[in-house]
Amino acid sequence: MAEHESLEYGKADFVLLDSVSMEDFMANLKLRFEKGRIYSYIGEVVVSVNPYRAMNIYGRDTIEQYKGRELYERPPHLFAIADAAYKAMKRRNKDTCIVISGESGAGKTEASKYIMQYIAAITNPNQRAEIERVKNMLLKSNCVLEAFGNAKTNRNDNSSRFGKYMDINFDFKGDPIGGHISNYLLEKSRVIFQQDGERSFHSFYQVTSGINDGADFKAVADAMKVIGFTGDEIQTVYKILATILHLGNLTFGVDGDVTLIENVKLVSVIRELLSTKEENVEKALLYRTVATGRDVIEKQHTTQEASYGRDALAKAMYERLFCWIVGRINDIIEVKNYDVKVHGKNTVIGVLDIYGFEIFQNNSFEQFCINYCNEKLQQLFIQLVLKQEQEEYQREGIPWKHIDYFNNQIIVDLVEQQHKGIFAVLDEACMNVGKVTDEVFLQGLNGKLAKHAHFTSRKLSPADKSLEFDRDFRIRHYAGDVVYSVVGFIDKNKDTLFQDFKRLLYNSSNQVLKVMWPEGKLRITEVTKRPLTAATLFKTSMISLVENLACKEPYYVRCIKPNDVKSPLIFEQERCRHQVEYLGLLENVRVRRAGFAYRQTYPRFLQRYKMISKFTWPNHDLPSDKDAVKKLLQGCGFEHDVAYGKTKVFIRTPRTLFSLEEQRADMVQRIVLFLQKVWRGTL
Ligand code: AD9
Ligand code: MG
Repeated sequence: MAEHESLEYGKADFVLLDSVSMEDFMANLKLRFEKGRIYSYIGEVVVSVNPYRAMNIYGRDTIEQYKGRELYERPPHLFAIADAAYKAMKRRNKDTCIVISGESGAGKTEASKYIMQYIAAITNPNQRAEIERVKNMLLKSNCVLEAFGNAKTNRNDNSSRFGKYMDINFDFKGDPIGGHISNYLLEKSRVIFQQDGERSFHSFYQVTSGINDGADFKAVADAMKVIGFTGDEIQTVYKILATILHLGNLTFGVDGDVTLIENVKLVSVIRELLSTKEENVEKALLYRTVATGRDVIEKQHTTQEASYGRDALAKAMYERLFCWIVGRINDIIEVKNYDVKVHGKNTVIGVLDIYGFEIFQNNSFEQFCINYCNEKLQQLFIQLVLKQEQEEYQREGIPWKHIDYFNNQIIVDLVEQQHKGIFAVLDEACMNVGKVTDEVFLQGLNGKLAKHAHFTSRKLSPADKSLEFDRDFRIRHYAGDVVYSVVGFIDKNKDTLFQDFKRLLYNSSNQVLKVMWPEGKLRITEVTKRPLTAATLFKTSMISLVENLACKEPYYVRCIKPNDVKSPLIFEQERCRHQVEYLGLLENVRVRRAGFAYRQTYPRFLQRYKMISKFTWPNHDLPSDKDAVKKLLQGCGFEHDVAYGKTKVFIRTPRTLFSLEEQRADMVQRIVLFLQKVWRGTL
C-alpha cells in the first residue's frame, strides 16, 4: 500500500494528482521513470515507459504477488492488467482483450510477451499435459513470427513489421486450450529495399548466419519443430528464403532487341531451390503471357519490366511465406470442435500488438497504412473508454457528466470514407485505363480534399516549401503531422504479380511450395477478375479488427518511448509530453476523475471489507448487501465520495479505496494477533 502515493515514487495512479495539468502529469511520469517505476495507472489503463534496461520485475515471485489480486492491491504492473482481463473472463464469462498501443519502440511487443507469459504462468495448476503443450506452442509462436515479421529499423532494433492480434481460448476451468493469430499487412517492400541503417527481416540474416543471428537460427528452427512444422516444411521455408536472396542478385541486360538474364547460373540455383524446370524459371522472368481476345501470346519484358517482375516475385514469395507460416501455426493451435466438446465453455482473451505510429524521413504507402491503423485504434479507445463509462452509469442509474475529447473520427474518415477518402481516390486512380501515375493520384487528392482541415499539399498550400510539388501530401494525424511521398503508392496498391510467376510456383514439384500458390492453377484465359487492391484489403481487415475488439471487454496498455537513443537514463521531456498529449492521457485522467475511479458489486465489496465495521462483521443483519455497504461506508465517513448503483457501489477517488484497504490490513492484523493469543491460551 505504501507505494500508491509517496513523495519518493510519486502517484501510482494519475487520478490521484492534485491537479490535472500537463506539468503535474509530466512531473509524476518523470519521477516514477527515474525511480524505476515504469508502470502507472489511469484507473484501469496501464501507462508504461520503456526502461531500456533489464528490470527484475517479471520473475516467478512477482507473478505470485499479482495472481488473483485486485488492481489496486499491488503497485501498477502489466501483470495486474493481465490478471484483471483473466479474472473478468473467468468470473464473468466475458471475452476480453488487451490493446497495447504506442509508437515504434515504445515497448508494445515486449509488453505483449510479458502478458502472455503471465497468463501461461497462472493457468493450468494441475499441470495437464495437453494444456502445457498448448501453452508452449503459444509462447513458441512468438519466436517464429518475430524472426519472419520483425526487422531492425532506425527506431527499433526489433521492430514489428506486421500487425498481430492473438486470441487465446480458454476452457471452463480457465485453462488455455488453443489460440488463433490474425496478421495484418506485412511491410514486404522491406525485402527489396531498406532505408539507410535499417535491415531486412531477421530471418534472412539467420539463414546467412551472421554473428548474432546464427544462434537465433537454431532457436527458430527448434521452435518450428516444437510447434509441429514437418521437416519438409522447414526445409521449404529455408529454400524460399534462399531463392529470395538469389533473386536479389539477378540482373537483366539486352542483346539487340532481346532481353536476357546476365547471370544465368543463378537460374539453375533458383530452379533447384524451387523444384521447377529451368526453362520455366527463365521464361517467367523474361516473358509475360497475355490474352488478346482468343489468342494467347508471349510478350517479352523490357529490362525494366523484368526487374519489376523480379522484385514483385521476391516480395510476394516472402509475404505468402509469412501468411502460410501464420496459417500453419493456426492449423495447429486452433481449438477443434472436439476440444470444445471435451472442455465445454470457450472464452477468449485477445492480445493486440500492432505496429506503432511512424514518422520516417521518407513516408510511403506502408507508413500511411500503419498510421491509419493507429487512427482506428485511437478512435476505438475514445469510443470504448467513454462509451463503457457512460453505459455502466446508465445501467446502474447514476448521472453522467460529459467530457470533451479530441475526436479523431474526422481523420479516420479522411482515409477510409467511400468515394472521397484517400483510399477511394487511390483505388480510383489505379482503375484508370489511361495513364496511371502517382502524380495523377495526387491530383485526384488535391481535387477531392482541397478543403479538408487535416489534408494539404504544395498545390493547396503554395507557400509551404517543405512539401515537394507533384510528390508530397501532408496529413495532420492525431499523433502529429506526417508528410507522405506519393511515389510508389499506385504500384504498392495494385500489388501486381504477373500470372506467369503464380503458375511457375504452382507447378513446382515441392508440395509445400505448391499449396502457397493455389491461384497458379488458372490458365491465362481463366483469369478475369481484378484482384482487390492492397488498400481495400487493409481497410477491410482494419474494420473487422475494430469490430472484433469492440465486442470484447477492453483493457489498455499505453506505451511511451522516453528517448530516441535507447537510453535507460534519459527522459526527454518534450518527446514524452508529445506522446502523453496524442495518446489523450490527460483527457483520460479527467474522464476517470469526473466519474468514479472504482466500482465493485455489493457482495464482493462486503467480502473484502466487512471486517472494518461492527455492522458487517462477521455478518450483517440488514435487508440487503446494498444496505450493509451503505452502513459500512457511512461509518467510515466516506458518504460524500460514493454513489450507490443498482448492483455496484461506486467510489469516486482512489484515495478512499486506499484508506479502506489500510483499515482492512489493520483489522486483518488485529484479527491474526487475536487468534494467535487464543491459540496460545494467553487471552
Ligand atoms: V514497434 O512498433 O514493433 O517498432 P514496439 O513493439 O513498441 O515497437 P518493443 O516492444 O519491440 O517496441 O521494444 C523495443 C525495445 O525496447 C526492446 O527490444 C527492448 O530492448 C526495450 N524494451 C521494451 N520494453 C521493455 C521492458 N519492459 N524491459 C526492458 C524493454 N526493455
Ligand atoms: Mg513491436
